[in-house]
Amino acid sequence: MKNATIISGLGMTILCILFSCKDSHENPPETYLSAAEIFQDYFTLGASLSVNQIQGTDSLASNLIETEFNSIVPENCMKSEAIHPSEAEFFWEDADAFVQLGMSQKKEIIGHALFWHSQCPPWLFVDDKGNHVSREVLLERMKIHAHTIMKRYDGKVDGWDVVNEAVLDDGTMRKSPFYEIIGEDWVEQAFSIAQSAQTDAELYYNDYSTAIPEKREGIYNLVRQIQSKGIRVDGIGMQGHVNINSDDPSIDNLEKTIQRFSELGTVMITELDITVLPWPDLSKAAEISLNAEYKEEYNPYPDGLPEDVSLKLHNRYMELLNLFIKHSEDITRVTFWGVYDGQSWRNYWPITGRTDYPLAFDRKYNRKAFIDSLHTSLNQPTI
Ligand code: 9MR
Repeated sequence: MKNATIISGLGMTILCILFSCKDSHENPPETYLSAAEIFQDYFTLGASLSVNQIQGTDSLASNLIETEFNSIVPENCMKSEAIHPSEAEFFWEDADAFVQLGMSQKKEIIGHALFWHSQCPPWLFVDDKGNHVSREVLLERMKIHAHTIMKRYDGKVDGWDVVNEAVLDDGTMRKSPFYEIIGEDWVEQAFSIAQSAQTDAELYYNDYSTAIPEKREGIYNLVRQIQSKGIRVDGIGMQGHVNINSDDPSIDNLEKTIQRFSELGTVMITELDITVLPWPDLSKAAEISLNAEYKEEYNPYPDGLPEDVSLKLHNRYMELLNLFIKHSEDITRVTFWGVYDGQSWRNYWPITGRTDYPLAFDRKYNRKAFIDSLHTSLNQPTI
């Protein structure tokens, strides 16, 4: 009987990919399990939320957030530019609504991000003449920033991305204003500040392209050195901004990073999305400063994915999620960077006006078949 169920499940999956059948949202079967339930024995399943979704103006997305995910992170509203627009002013409306949503739905709540060189408010690094402030002044401003936010959500936010993207792909430190003003130890100082807020939250380092061996080692050495001074870094977030090609990054390199980072604490797959679109330099996974001019050749699927590309995307998701399941002893959370394809930043970066298909739910809010295929394969008896 069980085998018959498996075969019919597999058959359904193949039919669903080939004929884009809308398998979950429109017609949930009676035995329907949410994506979070499917993965609950392995890790929490998260999504980043846009301000619209936090404010509840997208009711279909709200349904998915409530039912399909058990962890949330704000896509933008806790970034320093949004939450701390001028030195004397914090903007709480969206962040409060985000935390409230998470509390009322009993979700794991992740804060993103206390210190990131991008989307920083202009006042943070300069004095009133526009010159860089001193190391001491910047550290004091960082302390006020982090402590005010962390203490407001103490007991509510479960973990913070304390530092985001401080290491370059070659493993050296990014020469951001934090680095230029504070110096080589700025990340250590940031974690020390976050720790001194004395909240319940876990403290994370988060970065993209972590499968690049030099970057992997750069991050490993940075975090290990901070921990060796008795300063907490509880886990490392591997941003999952990858592309549809299996070799970039390869499963082998991703696995090596999971194993390496797990020597230091928990590992999280954060910001997962798979772009199917061409781009001259796909290896630049999420370098936000990049952009390029729109050309039709860079937007080949405005009206839907051809079957072969759809299948390739499906298989890429399968191999990634199977890897994360294999290492679920170390991986505590897998978070998609967005709820459904239509909202994804991939549609507007590094080229605006494209149509991408990167997430677990499509433009019609239907769950993609890879989730159910994984469910089926997880239930298969091991021989
Ligand atoms: O998805 C985010 C997009 O809406 C913003 O415009 C952009 C700049 O703030 O940031 C995007 O999210 C980034 C995340 O915060 C950090 N890692 C890379 C993500 C994609 O750029």
